[in-house]
Amino acid sequence: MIKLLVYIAIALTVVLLFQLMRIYQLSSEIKGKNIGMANEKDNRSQGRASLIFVLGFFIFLIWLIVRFKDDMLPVAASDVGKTSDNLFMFNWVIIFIVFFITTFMLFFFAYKYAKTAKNPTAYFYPHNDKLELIWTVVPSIALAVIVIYGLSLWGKMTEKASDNALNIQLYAKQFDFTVRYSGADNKLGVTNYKMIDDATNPLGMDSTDKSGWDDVVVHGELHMPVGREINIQCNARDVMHGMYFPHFREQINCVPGMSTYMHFVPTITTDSMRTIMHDTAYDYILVCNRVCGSGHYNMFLKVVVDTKAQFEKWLATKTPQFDAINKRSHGGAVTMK
Ligand SMILES: [Cu+2]
Repeated sequence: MIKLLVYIAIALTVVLLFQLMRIYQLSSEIKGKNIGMANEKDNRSQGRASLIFVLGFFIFLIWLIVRFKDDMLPVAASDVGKTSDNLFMFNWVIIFIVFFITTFMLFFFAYKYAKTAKNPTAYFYPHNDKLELIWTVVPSIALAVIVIYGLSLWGKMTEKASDNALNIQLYAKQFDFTVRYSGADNKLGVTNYKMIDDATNPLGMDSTDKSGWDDVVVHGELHMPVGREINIQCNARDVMHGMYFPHFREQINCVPGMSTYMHFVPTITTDSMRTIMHDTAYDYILVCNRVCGSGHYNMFLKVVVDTKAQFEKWLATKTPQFDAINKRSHGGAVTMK
């Protein structure tokens, strides 16, 4: 109710201001002043106002950057992430230089070249070949550098992973991610969607393929060793999902019916990142960034980057998927979580 009254008060104030302006205009017309034309005093004050506005705007902008600098993502925690950040920064530097110069000139000229009695007409300057050439060639070179830089990074991100990369599958479905490690043979076993069984075989692994026998399925978290190339195969069960690692600056779509891949080398362990962030509970995260349904907002996975030894120790506590199923069907203890 109070809110409504405030809105009404604001609306009435705006109407009042318009009415006051109208009264001022009418009384000036009666007094014989020509208020439709700006005089020299108006030009000067508008010019000064332009200058004050642009300087105030710059101060505000710089304040925003300083104020929210620490709320941005921390330092990139992967090899490609660093290159990606450099490219991003390179773009920002160019944008800021051009933005500050052109925006300042736009407002400064309104102040500097305001119409006065001494300077009544604008200088007519229709064409300059040299200037045209400069402002065509310089941005072209800058854009070419950005595009080539970007394409080389994209190539590095999407090219085939090296043979000794650790193969992991991320399986996306509404609304979670399941991880599959390829085991000792570093080969992911074949899957078939017809074999999917939520209780025993959530990824539809085909037991006739031997390379899948040592595959380990993990729910709830993704562990990776630091310093080793990770090759992630992404699959989706139902609709399109996104596989976005903000800390590694990596993202790819997970599309039903096909496999997509990404590879990178994690460079900072979770422990080191916690030290960097001065936060003992800081965690990397994997999030779905394609709106995939009602539970999309909650589709994420905790990511842990371990040392090599930590990772091996952790993985050793997990039981391969088929062993777990066999134990279950033979009435044995199920160790897999
Ligand atoms: Cu999703």
